[in-house]
Amino acid sequence: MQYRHIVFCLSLMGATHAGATGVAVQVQDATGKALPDTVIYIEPESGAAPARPASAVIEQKGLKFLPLVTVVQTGATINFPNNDKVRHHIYSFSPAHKFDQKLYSGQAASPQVFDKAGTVVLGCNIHDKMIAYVKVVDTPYFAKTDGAGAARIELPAGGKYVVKAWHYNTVGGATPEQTLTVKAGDLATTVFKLPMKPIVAEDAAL
Ligand SMILES: [Cu+2]
Repeated sequence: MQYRHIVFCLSLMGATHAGATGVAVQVQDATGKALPDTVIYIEPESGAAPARPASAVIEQKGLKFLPLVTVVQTGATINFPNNDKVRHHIYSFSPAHKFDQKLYSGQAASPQVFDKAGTVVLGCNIHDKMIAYVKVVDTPYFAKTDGAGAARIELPAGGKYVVKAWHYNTVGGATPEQTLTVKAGDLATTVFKLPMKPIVAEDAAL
């Protein structure tokens, strides 16, 4: 009885201590201020990541795109429900996905398939201040940093991975990367410092 009880406790401890395999990232600007809405994405150093594109939604509400930043894997579909009372006319001129969805309301916008990796900037022809960013990446391992500039991404196995950090407001679109060796059952931690463009007065007022 006693012996069985000890074995049971040890196996429970084992389950608790074998944590998830992954990477925890902290993102800051050059002054050390936490940077929310940074896209972190991770690719295996060799070989391709599995294709598991999940669909996403970018709504229009209060004359804004919500969320401001979306990250999807190549091949993902995004829907654009208009939850405002006014009509929107959304578009992208970005080479990674050009489209033009003329005036629509409700659910009438065509879903868009994002089949090329890159950055897509969305705008609205009627409301100049509406803007959103879609980062399309060739990996299902991604996250956005939270209000404290933190993101955590789980990985299927230990190994060498390339971790990249992208923010829509970096100088020259800089997307720094780091190669990390991740041990199975371990959370590798790292910090990115991004060179940010100054915030213009108009943005600050929003
Ligand atoms: Cu609009």
